[in-house]
Amino acid sequence: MSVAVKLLILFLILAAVAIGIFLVVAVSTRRPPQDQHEVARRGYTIRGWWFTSLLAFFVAMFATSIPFFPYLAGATALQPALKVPVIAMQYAFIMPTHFPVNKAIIFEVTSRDVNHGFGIYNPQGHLVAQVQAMPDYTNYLRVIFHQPGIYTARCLEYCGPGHALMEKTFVVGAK
Ligand SMILES: [Cu+2]
Repeated sequence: MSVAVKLLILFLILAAVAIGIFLVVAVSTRRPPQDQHEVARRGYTIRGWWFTSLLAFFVAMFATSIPFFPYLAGATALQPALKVPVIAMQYAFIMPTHFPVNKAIIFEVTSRDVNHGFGIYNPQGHLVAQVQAMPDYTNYLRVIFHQPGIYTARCLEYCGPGHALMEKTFVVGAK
């Protein structure tokens, strides 16, 4: 079947649908006009049901999803944190190399020279937290390490020819 024939068939189908709609509208206007108050009353009834069902739906969704909200994580934010200064520079991080497990740590990250990134990779090599290291400015990065092991901090901002070598490993857990 050629494209022209397909287009013709499509046009005829759409035309038939349009004519059908016109016919339905034309026939419906032949009925005696309905009382406006009756129409409005029905509309308000439908709207009332719609509102009630939406309300019930959202209340149910809220009730079932609220246990997944990170409120507990927020509560642990109130526990005292270990403050750890991190100084980034071309091409190293000056920072401690040992950290406790399951304790809140706030990395106070700054830079001695240019902009760097401070990205923390877990023992599986997944990025778990990151922040910019900026000169004359301190960024605070709050982390809790739940998993002991050897972590790696890597620069995530191109900072010069030695950027790719800029990393530091540190241990989380027992010494
Ligand atoms: Cu870098």
